[in-house]
Amino acid sequence: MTLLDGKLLSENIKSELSAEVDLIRARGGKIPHLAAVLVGESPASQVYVQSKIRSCEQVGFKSSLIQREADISEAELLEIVRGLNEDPDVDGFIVQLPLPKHIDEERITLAIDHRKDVDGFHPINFGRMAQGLPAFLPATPYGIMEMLRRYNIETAGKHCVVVGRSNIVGTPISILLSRKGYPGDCTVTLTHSRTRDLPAEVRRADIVVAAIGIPEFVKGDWIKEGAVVIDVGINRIADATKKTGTRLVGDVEFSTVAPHCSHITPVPGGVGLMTVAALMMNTLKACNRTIYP
Ligand code: L34
Repeated sequence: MTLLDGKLLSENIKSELSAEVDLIRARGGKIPHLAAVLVGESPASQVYVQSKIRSCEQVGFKSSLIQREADISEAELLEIVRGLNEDPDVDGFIVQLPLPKHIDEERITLAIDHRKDVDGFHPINFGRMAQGLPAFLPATPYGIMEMLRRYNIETAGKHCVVVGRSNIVGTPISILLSRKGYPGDCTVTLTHSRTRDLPAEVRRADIVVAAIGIPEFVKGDWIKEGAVVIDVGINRIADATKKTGTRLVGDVEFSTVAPHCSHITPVPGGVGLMTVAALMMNTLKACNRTIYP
């Protein structure tokens, strides 16, 4: 069983990006600039956004953090988005989700200029991705693809079962893995809460992507021998033996699943770190105008 090491890969990606920045600097080009908007005090969102800002520092990108209280109005947030759309120094930006309930996430996403949408959440990027056109890929699916690529995991003709159909992970990763090319050319089954006999579906999988948001949902006896398991879940559960009183687990019950796998991602240290690395790659593409010349 091989651990798919998101920490190692994300560090590799960041050193590659850092080398790119050195080249840009040497030729007097524009340094990539990522802005992040963080609304409210969610400790998880704060950790994720801090990790994005710190990664920018590591690779030599410029970054801006725009923090607002949870009671900001939707109109005020739209005004911030408009400002970032128009700021010529900002190459790409994200609005960290989830947003407070009184703000319509879809309206915010639609307001982001798709050329600066380094999260790949705008329907223009989603639609272009689905048609195989150049697009900003959503960070988590992009990170997973990069992980499969960098570990040379065979995908052509494999049966991939995706658990969860969200707009930001399940649906886009099922599209990407079924596309032509590498990684891709999979036969994909997209499963969800209404799927009948989910364990039976997962047992057919050569590649499992678990993105349902339920702690330790996928069990060991659902896994075909030698399967590759990608665990997208980041769930904090109570654990009295830890000094924080909590512990991070994925959507996969690691202790029972890992013995059946050829490869598996750990949580933490797996897909989460690749999400951040993928955002950095998208920011460089935004700055270089790789997707939208
Ligand atoms: N707009 N909202 C927007 N873009 C995103 O790409 C995200 N996401 C998801 C939540 N909302 C978002 C993230 O950034 C999830 N996510 C994310 C980012 C980083 C990590 C996990 C999720 C991460 O760094 N995980 C670490 C553990 C961090 C911890 O201790 O909590 C890991 O090793 O998995």
